[in-house]
Amino acid sequence: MTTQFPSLANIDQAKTALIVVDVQNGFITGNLAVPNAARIVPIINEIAKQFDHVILTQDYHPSNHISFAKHHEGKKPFDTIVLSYGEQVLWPNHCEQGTQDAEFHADLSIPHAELILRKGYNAQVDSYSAFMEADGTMTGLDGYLKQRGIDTLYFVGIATDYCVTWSTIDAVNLGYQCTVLMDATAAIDQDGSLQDAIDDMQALGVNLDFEKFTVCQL
Ligand code: VGL
Ligand code: ZN
Repeated sequence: MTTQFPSLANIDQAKTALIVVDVQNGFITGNLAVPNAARIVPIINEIAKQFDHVILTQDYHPSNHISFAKHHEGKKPFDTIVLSYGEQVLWPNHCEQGTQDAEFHADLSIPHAELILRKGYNAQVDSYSAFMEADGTMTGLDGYLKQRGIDTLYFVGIATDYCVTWSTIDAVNLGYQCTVLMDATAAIDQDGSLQDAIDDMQALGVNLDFEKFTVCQL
């Protein structure tokens, strides 16, 4: 049976897509596990049933990726460095191409998802955003959505304060109407990063929906 979420009942399906950000092992049980991320997987499965168009993003790094702390002498995860494109947070190795850590979580079930957008595959540049690498290179997602007449986006996934926020900020700047379903996201929340992200999104006109989603699990 489909759980109905009344707030999602009247969306214009033809013009709307759900973007499911980085629901991968690495961010749930793996190398960069985010607190409470496992609880959002069944919620996302139910939410996705209410959208005709669903797109999945996948953080997908080569093993020599510049965001991995171990490649920087004397640095540890969560330190920051300055690169040609700006400040870069350093991370534990995560979501390496071809590993279990990079795979979608086994409980994620969205058979009708129509596009999987990989990002972060350039060894020299990080890409939190689904739309744009950190140096401004476009990923092609904007072209895909605009060619298909989609102008309204809902976001769920991980991490609220990194890939979700960066994606929504680019999306708003590219002209999309954006809503984050906050209860279907999970945050890293280091040093106030979640509150900063919320402030940034609200300042730009991203709609933050804080309703609680309850799903029956059989
Ligand atoms: C992410 C840190 C590094 C994310 C990706 O999905 O939010 N965070 N790479
Ligand atoms: Zn990453």
